[in-house]
Amino acid sequence: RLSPTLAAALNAQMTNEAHNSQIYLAYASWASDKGYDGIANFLFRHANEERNHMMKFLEYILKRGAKVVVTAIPAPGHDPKSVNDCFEKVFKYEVENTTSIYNIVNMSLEEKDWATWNFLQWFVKEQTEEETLALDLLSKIKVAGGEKANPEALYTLDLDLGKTPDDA
Ligand code: OFO
Repeated sequence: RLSPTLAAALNAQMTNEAHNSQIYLAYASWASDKGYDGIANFLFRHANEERNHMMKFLEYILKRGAKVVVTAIPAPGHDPKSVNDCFEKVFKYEVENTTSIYNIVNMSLEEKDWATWNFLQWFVKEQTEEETLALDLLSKIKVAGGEKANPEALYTLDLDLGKTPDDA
C-alpha cells in the first residue's frame, strides 16, 4: 500500500500532468490560429501524451490501493508571443515537471517503496526525451537565425512537425 505522503505526491503529480496537457492544448490552439498547422498538430498530439501520463499516475494510485483525488486543473496562462517563446515555455514546463518527478523518486527512495521507484523510472526516461526534443526544436529555430530572420526555416519546421509520428 502507498504511504499517505506518497499517495498525496502522486495525486499532485497526476494533476501536474493534466495541467501540462491543458498547456499543450492552449498552445496548439494558438499555433493553429496563427496558421502553423504542423506545430499545432505536434502540440495537440503532445497534449494527448500528457493526458496518457495523467492516466498512468491515476491507474498506479488505484493499483496500490490509495485514493485518487481528482481536483481542478490550473489554467494554462498566457498564449506564447512567438514560436520561439512557445518552445522556450514548453522546455521550461518540462524541466519543472522533471524536477517534480525527481522529488517523488527521492521520496520513494527514502521510504524504500521500490514499486513506486520502479514505476517512476519510465517517467525519468520520458522527461529526458521530452526535454531533449524541446531543446532540439529550439535550436532548429535559433540556428535558422530566429523566426523573424528566416521565415522559411519556420515553414520547414512547421512542415516537419506535421509529419512527426505519435510516440506515446
Ligand atoms: Fe508528462 O511528460 Fe511532459 O510534462
